[in-house]
Amino acid sequence: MADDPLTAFDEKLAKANIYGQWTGEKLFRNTDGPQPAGEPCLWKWAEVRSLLDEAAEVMPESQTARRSLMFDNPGLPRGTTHTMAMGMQLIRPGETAWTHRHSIAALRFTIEGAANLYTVVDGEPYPMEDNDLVLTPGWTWHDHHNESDKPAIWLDVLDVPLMGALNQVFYESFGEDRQPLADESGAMTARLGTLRPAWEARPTARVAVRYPWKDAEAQLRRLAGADASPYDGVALEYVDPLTGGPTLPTLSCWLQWLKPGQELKPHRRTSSAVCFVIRGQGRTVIDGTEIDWGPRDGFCIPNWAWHHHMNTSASEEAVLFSVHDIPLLRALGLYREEPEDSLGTGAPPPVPGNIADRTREPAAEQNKEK
Ligand code: GTQ
Ligand code: FE2
Repeated sequence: MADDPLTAFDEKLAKANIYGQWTGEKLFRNTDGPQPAGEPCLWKWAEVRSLLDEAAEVMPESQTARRSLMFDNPGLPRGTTHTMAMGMQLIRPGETAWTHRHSIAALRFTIEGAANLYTVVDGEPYPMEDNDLVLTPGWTWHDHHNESDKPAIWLDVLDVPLMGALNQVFYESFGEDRQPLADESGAMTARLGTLRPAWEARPTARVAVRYPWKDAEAQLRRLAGADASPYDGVALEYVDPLTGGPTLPTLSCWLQWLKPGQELKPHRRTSSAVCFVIRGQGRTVIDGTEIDWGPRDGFCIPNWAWHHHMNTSASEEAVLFSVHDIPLLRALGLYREEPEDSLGTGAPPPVPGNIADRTREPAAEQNKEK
Protein backbone atom coordinates (compact mmCIF):
# COMPACT_ATOMS: atom_id res chain seq x y z
CA MET A 1 0.00 0.00 0.00
CA ALA A 2 1.44 3.38 -1.05
CA ASP A 3 1.97 6.00 1.65
CA ASP A 4 0.78 8.96 -0.33
CA PRO A 5 -3.03 9.14 -0.14
CA LEU A 6 -3.56 9.91 -3.84
CA THR A 7 -1.46 6.95 -5.01
CA ALA A 8 -3.31 4.72 -2.57
CA PHE A 9 -6.59 6.06 -3.92
CA ASP A 10 -5.48 5.40 -7.52
CA GLU A 11 -4.76 1.80 -6.57
CA LYS A 12 -8.17 1.48 -5.01
CA LEU A 13 -9.81 2.86 -8.15
CA ALA A 14 -7.95 0.37 -10.33
CA LYS A 15 -9.52 -2.49 -8.37
CA ALA A 16 -12.96 -1.07 -9.27
CA ASN A 17 -12.05 -0.85 -13.00
CA ILE A 18 -11.91 2.92 -12.71
CA TYR A 19 -9.10 5.39 -13.24
CA GLY A 20 -8.99 9.05 -12.33
CA GLN A 21 -8.79 11.15 -15.46
CA TRP A 22 -5.64 12.73 -13.95
CA THR A 23 -3.73 9.44 -14.31
CA GLY A 24 -4.90 8.42 -17.78
CA GLU A 25 -4.62 10.02 -21.16
CA LYS A 26 -4.16 13.75 -20.86
CA LEU A 27 -7.01 14.54 -23.21
CA PHE A 28 -6.47 18.28 -23.10
CA ARG A 29 -2.69 18.28 -23.31
CA ASN A 30 -2.60 18.71 -27.07
CA THR A 31 -4.62 21.78 -27.92
CA ASP A 32 -3.13 22.06 -31.40
CA GLY A 33 -5.73 19.82 -33.05
CA PRO A 34 -5.25 16.47 -34.79
CA GLN A 35 -1.86 15.06 -35.66
CA PRO A 36 -2.05 13.91 -39.29
CA ALA A 37 -2.56 10.14 -39.20
CA GLY A 38 -0.13 8.13 -41.33
CA GLU A 39 2.39 9.40 -43.86
CA PRO A 40 2.14 11.02 -47.26
CA CYS A 41 2.82 8.13 -49.66
CA LEU A 42 3.07 7.49 -53.37
CA TRP A 43 2.35 4.27 -55.28
CA LYS A 44 3.86 4.40 -58.77
CA TRP A 45 1.82 3.02 -61.64
CA ALA A 46 4.75 1.20 -63.29
CA GLU A 47 5.39 -0.83 -60.16
CA VAL A 48 1.74 -1.54 -59.36
CA ARG A 49 1.01 -2.51 -62.98
CA SER A 50 3.73 -5.16 -63.00
CA LEU A 51 2.69 -6.44 -59.57
CA LEU A 52 -0.87 -6.78 -60.88
CA ASP A 53 0.40 -8.98 -63.74
CA GLU A 54 2.26 -11.08 -61.22
CA ALA A 55 -0.82 -11.30 -59.00
CA ALA A 56 -2.79 -12.56 -61.99
CA GLU A 57 -0.31 -15.44 -62.22
CA VAL A 58 -0.05 -16.41 -58.58
CA MET A 59 -3.47 -15.48 -57.19
CA PRO A 60 -6.34 -17.52 -58.66
CA GLU A 61 -9.97 -16.49 -58.72
CA SER A 62 -11.46 -17.04 -55.31
CA GLN A 63 -14.86 -16.99 -53.69
CA THR A 64 -13.88 -14.84 -50.78
CA ALA A 65 -11.12 -12.55 -51.93
CA ARG A 66 -10.44 -9.99 -54.61
CA ARG A 67 -7.30 -9.72 -56.68
CA SER A 68 -6.83 -6.21 -55.40
CA LEU A 69 -3.48 -4.77 -54.34
CA MET A 70 -4.27 -2.53 -51.38
CA PHE A 71 -2.13 0.56 -50.81
CA ASP A 72 -0.95 0.26 -47.23
CA ASN A 73 0.24 3.36 -45.40
CA PRO A 74 3.35 2.38 -43.37
CA GLY A 75 2.42 4.95 -40.72
CA LEU A 76 -0.95 3.36 -39.96
CA PRO A 77 -2.04 0.02 -38.53
CA ARG A 78 -4.17 -0.40 -41.64
CA GLY A 79 -5.44 1.62 -44.59
CA THR A 80 -4.28 4.23 -47.07
CA THR A 81 -5.54 6.98 -44.80
CA HIS A 82 -7.02 6.44 -41.34
CA THR A 83 -10.53 6.17 -42.84
CA MET A 84 -10.03 4.94 -46.40
CA ALA A 85 -8.39 2.07 -48.22
CA MET A 86 -7.37 2.40 -51.86
CA GLY A 87 -6.11 -0.35 -54.12
CA MET A 88 -5.97 -1.53 -57.72
CA GLN A 89 -7.73 -4.65 -58.90
CA LEU A 90 -7.21 -6.76 -62.01
CA ILE A 91 -9.41 -9.42 -63.54
CA ARG A 92 -8.43 -11.36 -66.63
CA PRO A 93 -10.65 -11.91 -69.65
CA GLY A 94 -13.50 -14.25 -68.75
CA GLU A 95 -12.97 -13.93 -64.99
CA THR A 96 -15.55 -13.05 -62.40
CA ALA A 97 -14.94 -11.45 -59.00
CA TRP A 98 -17.67 -13.31 -57.12
CA THR A 99 -20.82 -11.80 -55.73
CA HIS A 100 -20.74 -10.55 -52.17
CA ARG A 101 -21.82 -7.61 -50.07
CA HIS A 102 -20.47 -5.77 -47.07
CA SER A 103 -21.43 -2.88 -44.84
CA ILE A 104 -18.25 -1.22 -46.13
CA ALA A 105 -19.05 1.27 -48.90
CA ALA A 106 -16.93 1.16 -52.04
CA LEU A 107 -16.42 2.81 -55.38
CA ARG A 108 -14.59 1.86 -58.56
CA PHE A 109 -12.76 4.20 -60.88
CA THR A 110 -11.99 2.38 -64.12
CA ILE A 111 -8.37 2.46 -65.31
CA GLU A 112 -8.38 -0.09 -68.13
CA GLY A 113 -11.99 -0.81 -68.96
CA ALA A 114 -14.21 -1.92 -71.81
CA ALA A 115 -17.85 -1.65 -72.85
CA ASN A 116 -18.22 -5.32 -71.87
CA LEU A 117 -16.51 -5.08 -68.50
CA TYR A 118 -19.21 -4.95 -65.84
CA THR A 119 -19.78 -4.27 -62.20
CA VAL A 120 -23.19 -5.74 -61.35
CA VAL A 121 -24.84 -4.03 -58.39
CA ASP A 122 -28.12 -5.35 -56.99
CA GLY A 123 -28.97 -7.02 -60.28
CA GLU A 124 -28.06 -4.10 -62.53
CA PRO A 125 -25.03 -4.27 -64.84
CA TYR A 126 -22.92 -1.12 -64.97
CA PRO A 127 -20.42 -1.03 -67.83
CA MET A 128 -16.93 0.13 -66.88
CA GLU A 129 -15.29 2.04 -69.66
CA ASP A 130 -12.06 3.97 -69.12
CA ASN A 131 -12.38 6.53 -66.30
CA ASP A 132 -15.99 5.63 -65.50
CA LEU A 133 -16.91 5.79 -61.82
CA VAL A 134 -19.26 3.14 -60.44
CA LEU A 135 -20.55 3.11 -56.87
CA THR A 136 -21.14 0.00 -54.82
CA PRO A 137 -22.75 1.52 -51.71
CA GLY A 138 -22.68 -0.36 -48.41
CA TRP A 139 -24.65 -3.64 -48.33
CA THR A 140 -25.30 -3.78 -52.08
CA TRP A 141 -24.61 -7.12 -53.80
CA HIS A 142 -21.77 -6.72 -56.26
CA ASP A 143 -19.70 -8.79 -58.65
CA HIS A 144 -17.37 -7.82 -61.44
CA HIS A 145 -16.94 -9.69 -64.70
CA ASN A 146 -14.76 -9.18 -67.68
CA GLU A 147 -16.22 -10.21 -71.03
CA SER A 148 -13.59 -8.31 -72.99
CA ASP A 149 -10.47 -9.89 -74.45
CA LYS A 150 -7.96 -7.99 -72.32
CA PRO A 151 -7.21 -7.69 -68.60
CA ALA A 152 -9.32 -5.08 -66.81
CA ILE A 153 -7.99 -2.82 -64.07
CA TRP A 154 -9.72 -0.40 -61.78
CA LEU A 155 -9.17 1.59 -58.63
CA ASP A 156 -11.04 0.45 -55.51
CA VAL A 157 -11.71 2.92 -52.69
CA LEU A 158 -13.47 1.69 -49.56
CA ASP A 159 -14.20 3.03 -46.08
CA VAL A 160 -12.61 -0.09 -44.52
CA PRO A 161 -10.56 1.45 -41.68
CA LEU A 162 -13.49 3.63 -40.66
CA MET A 163 -15.96 0.76 -40.49
CA GLY A 164 -13.35 -1.31 -38.68
CA ALA A 165 -12.82 1.41 -36.08
CA LEU A 166 -16.59 1.69 -35.58
CA ASN A 167 -16.78 -2.12 -35.34
CA GLN A 168 -19.47 -2.18 -38.03
CA VAL A 169 -18.10 -4.75 -40.46
CA PHE A 170 -20.69 -7.16 -41.85
CA TYR A 171 -19.88 -9.43 -44.79
CA GLU A 172 -21.96 -11.90 -46.74
CA SER A 173 -21.20 -14.12 -49.71
CA PHE A 174 -24.01 -14.59 -52.25
CA GLY A 175 -23.03 -18.22 -52.82
CA GLU A 176 -22.84 -18.08 -56.59
CA ASP A 177 -20.29 -16.44 -58.89
CA ARG A 178 -22.75 -14.10 -60.46
CA GLN A 179 -25.96 -12.67 -59.17
CA PRO A 180 -29.02 -12.85 -61.40
CA LEU A 181 -29.68 -9.76 -63.48
CA ALA A 182 -32.90 -7.86 -62.78
CA ASP A 183 -33.54 -7.87 -66.50
CA GLU A 184 -31.97 -10.83 -68.27
CA SER A 185 -32.23 -9.09 -71.62
CA GLY A 186 -29.42 -6.88 -70.35
CA ALA A 187 -31.50 -3.70 -70.40
CA MET A 188 -30.33 -1.18 -67.82
CA THR A 189 -33.15 0.29 -65.81
CA ALA A 190 -31.90 1.23 -62.34
CA ARG A 191 -29.47 3.84 -63.54
CA LEU A 192 -32.15 5.84 -65.30
CA GLY A 193 -35.10 5.27 -63.03
CA THR A 194 -35.63 6.86 -59.66
CA LEU A 195 -38.41 4.41 -58.72
CA ARG A 196 -37.72 1.97 -55.95
CA PRO A 197 -39.85 -0.69 -54.25
CA ALA A 198 -41.70 1.04 -51.42
CA TRP A 199 -41.69 -2.14 -49.35
CA GLU A 200 -37.92 -2.13 -49.16
CA ALA A 201 -36.84 0.35 -46.56
CA ARG A 202 -33.62 1.68 -47.97
CA PRO A 203 -32.22 5.19 -47.92
CA THR A 204 -32.47 6.60 -51.40
CA ALA A 205 -28.83 7.62 -51.26
CA ARG A 206 -27.86 3.95 -51.32
CA VAL A 207 -28.49 3.37 -54.97
CA ALA A 208 -25.69 2.39 -57.29
CA VAL A 209 -24.76 4.98 -59.83
CA ARG A 210 -22.48 5.03 -62.82
CA TYR A 211 -20.79 8.25 -63.88
CA PRO A 212 -19.63 7.83 -67.47
CA TRP A 213 -16.34 9.52 -68.16
CA LYS A 214 -17.55 11.21 -71.32
CA ASP A 215 -20.11 13.21 -69.33
CA ALA A 216 -17.75 13.91 -66.45
CA GLU A 217 -14.99 15.04 -68.77
CA ALA A 218 -17.36 17.28 -70.72
CA GLN A 219 -18.35 19.02 -67.48
CA LEU A 220 -14.72 19.42 -66.51
CA ARG A 221 -13.89 20.88 -69.95
CA ARG A 222 -16.69 23.39 -69.64
CA LEU A 223 -15.19 24.72 -66.40
CA ALA A 224 -11.51 24.33 -67.28
CA GLY A 225 -9.83 27.69 -67.03
CA ALA A 226 -12.52 29.06 -64.72
CA ASP A 227 -11.40 31.25 -61.88
CA ALA A 228 -11.98 28.48 -59.36
CA SER A 229 -10.65 27.61 -55.90
CA PRO A 230 -7.12 28.87 -55.15
CA TYR A 231 -6.63 25.69 -53.05
CA ASP A 232 -8.24 23.00 -55.19
CA GLY A 233 -8.24 24.48 -58.70
CA VAL A 234 -11.18 23.45 -60.86
CA ALA A 235 -12.61 20.82 -58.50
CA LEU A 236 -15.88 19.09 -59.34
CA GLU A 237 -17.74 16.86 -56.92
CA TYR A 238 -19.64 13.82 -58.21
CA VAL A 239 -23.24 14.18 -57.06
CA ASP A 240 -25.81 11.59 -56.11
CA PRO A 241 -28.60 12.22 -58.65
CA LEU A 242 -31.32 11.41 -56.14
CA THR A 243 -30.18 13.46 -53.17
CA GLY A 244 -27.97 16.08 -54.75
CA GLY A 245 -25.52 15.12 -52.02
CA PRO A 246 -22.16 13.36 -52.14
CA THR A 247 -21.63 10.00 -53.81
CA LEU A 248 -21.68 7.93 -50.62
CA PRO A 249 -22.65 8.69 -47.00
CA THR A 250 -19.01 8.59 -45.96
CA LEU A 251 -17.09 9.43 -49.13
CA SER A 252 -17.10 12.14 -51.73
CA CYS A 253 -15.46 11.83 -55.16
CA TRP A 254 -13.85 14.69 -57.04
CA LEU A 255 -12.25 15.52 -60.34
CA GLN A 256 -9.62 18.25 -60.35
CA TRP A 257 -8.16 20.09 -63.28
CA LEU A 258 -4.88 22.00 -63.08
CA LYS A 259 -3.79 24.15 -65.96
CA PRO A 260 -0.18 23.91 -67.22
CA GLY A 261 2.22 25.36 -64.65
CA GLN A 262 -0.52 25.98 -62.10
CA GLU A 263 0.50 26.01 -58.44
CA LEU A 264 -2.28 25.96 -55.86
CA LYS A 265 -2.14 27.52 -52.39
CA PRO A 266 -1.39 25.38 -49.32
CA HIS A 267 -4.24 24.48 -46.99
CA ARG A 268 -5.31 21.71 -44.66
CA ARG A 269 -8.62 20.01 -43.90
CA THR A 270 -9.74 17.72 -41.11
CA SER A 271 -10.57 15.21 -43.85
CA SER A 272 -8.06 12.91 -45.54
CA ALA A 273 -7.85 12.09 -49.24
CA VAL A 274 -6.69 9.41 -51.64
CA CYS A 275 -5.75 10.55 -55.15
CA PHE A 276 -5.31 8.95 -58.54
CA VAL A 277 -3.64 10.71 -61.46
CA ILE A 278 -5.78 10.50 -64.58
CA ARG A 279 -3.32 12.48 -66.66
CA GLY A 280 -0.44 14.92 -66.36
CA GLN A 281 2.67 15.42 -64.29
CA GLY A 282 2.86 17.26 -61.05
CA ARG A 283 3.97 17.58 -57.49
CA THR A 284 2.03 17.61 -54.25
CA VAL A 285 3.81 18.89 -51.17
CA ILE A 286 2.37 17.38 -47.97
CA ASP A 287 3.76 18.66 -44.66
CA GLY A 288 7.10 19.20 -46.42
CA THR A 289 7.16 15.84 -48.21
CA GLU A 290 7.32 16.20 -51.99
CA ILE A 291 5.33 13.69 -53.99
CA ASP A 292 6.15 13.73 -57.70
CA TRP A 293 3.39 12.09 -59.62
CA GLY A 294 2.64 11.03 -63.16
CA PRO A 295 -0.17 9.25 -64.99
CA ARG A 296 -1.92 6.47 -63.03
CA ASP A 297 0.07 6.97 -59.84
CA GLY A 298 -1.81 6.91 -56.56
CA PHE A 299 -1.03 8.93 -53.45
CA CYS A 300 -2.59 9.91 -50.16
CA ILE A 301 -3.03 13.09 -48.13
CA PRO A 302 -3.34 12.44 -44.38
CA ASN A 303 -5.94 14.41 -42.44
CA TRP A 304 -4.99 17.89 -41.20
CA ALA A 305 -1.73 17.87 -43.19
CA TRP A 306 -0.79 21.08 -45.03
CA HIS A 307 -0.67 20.38 -48.73
CA HIS A 308 -0.73 21.93 -52.14
CA HIS A 309 -0.75 20.59 -55.67
CA MET A 310 1.15 21.88 -58.65
CA ASN A 311 1.14 21.01 -62.30
CA THR A 312 4.86 20.86 -63.15
CA SER A 313 4.31 20.71 -66.90
CA ALA A 314 4.44 24.00 -68.81
CA SER A 315 2.32 22.64 -71.66
CA GLU A 316 0.07 19.78 -70.46
CA GLU A 317 -2.99 19.90 -68.24
CA ALA A 318 -3.22 17.64 -65.17
CA VAL A 319 -6.39 15.82 -64.08
CA LEU A 320 -6.78 14.13 -60.70
CA PHE A 321 -9.48 11.84 -59.36
CA SER A 322 -9.73 11.90 -55.57
CA VAL A 323 -11.86 10.57 -52.74
CA HIS A 324 -12.40 12.47 -49.49
CA ASP A 325 -13.98 11.49 -46.17
CA ILE A 326 -15.63 14.92 -46.04
CA PRO A 327 -19.32 13.77 -45.88
CA LEU A 328 -18.53 11.70 -42.80
CA LEU A 329 -16.95 14.63 -41.00
CA ARG A 330 -19.66 17.05 -42.13
CA ALA A 331 -22.36 14.77 -40.77
CA LEU A 332 -20.65 14.94 -37.39
CA GLY A 333 -19.98 18.68 -37.57
CA LEU A 334 -16.23 18.03 -37.62
CA TYR A 335 -15.25 19.30 -41.04
CA ARG A 336 -12.98 22.30 -40.99
CA GLU A 337 -10.29 23.81 -43.07
CA GLU A 338 -7.40 26.27 -42.70
CA PRO A 339 -6.54 28.99 -43.58
CA GLU A 340 -10.15 29.47 -44.69
CA ASP A 341 -13.31 27.57 -45.48
CA SER A 342 -12.98 27.06 -49.23
CA LEU A 343 -15.98 24.75 -49.64
CA GLY A 344 -18.52 27.16 -48.26
CA THR A 345 -19.88 25.10 -45.39
CA GLY A 346 -16.89 23.85 -43.47
CA ALA A 347 -16.10 25.70 -40.27
CA PRO A 348 -18.23 25.10 -37.17
CA PRO A 349 -20.48 28.06 -36.29
CA PRO A 350 -18.67 30.84 -34.44
CA VAL A 351 -19.17 30.92 -30.68
CA PRO A 352 -20.47 34.17 -29.16
CA GLY A 353 -17.69 36.74 -28.79
CA ASN A 354 -17.65 36.93 -25.00
CA ILE A 355 -17.37 33.12 -24.72
CA ALA A 356 -14.76 32.96 -27.46
CA ASP A 357 -12.64 35.50 -25.56
CA ARG A 358 -12.69 33.40 -22.45
CA THR A 359 -12.15 29.97 -23.98
CA ARG A 360 -9.62 30.75 -26.66
CA GLU A 361 -7.18 33.01 -24.81
CA PRO A 362 -6.25 30.71 -21.90
CA ALA A 363 -5.78 27.83 -24.35
CA ALA A 364 -3.32 29.90 -26.37
CA GLU A 365 -1.40 30.80 -23.21
CA GLN A 366 -1.21 27.17 -22.11
CA ASN A 367 0.32 26.30 -25.45
CA LYS A 368 3.03 28.87 -25.03
CA GLU A 369 4.00 27.56 -21.61
CA LYS A 370 4.85 24.12 -23.00
O1 GTQ B 1 -14.19 -5.43 -55.45
O2 GTQ B 1 -15.69 -5.95 -53.99
O3 GTQ B 1 -10.27 -3.87 -53.02
O4 GTQ B 1 -14.92 -6.22 -51.49
C1 GTQ B 1 -11.61 -4.81 -51.32
C2 GTQ B 1 -12.81 -5.40 -50.93
C3 GTQ B 1 -12.39 -4.74 -53.56
C4 GTQ B 1 -14.56 -5.59 -54.28
C5 GTQ B 1 -11.42 -4.48 -52.62
C6 GTQ B 1 -13.77 -5.66 -51.88
C7 GTQ B 1 -13.55 -5.33 -53.20
FE1 FE2 C 1 -16.71 -5.99 -52.34
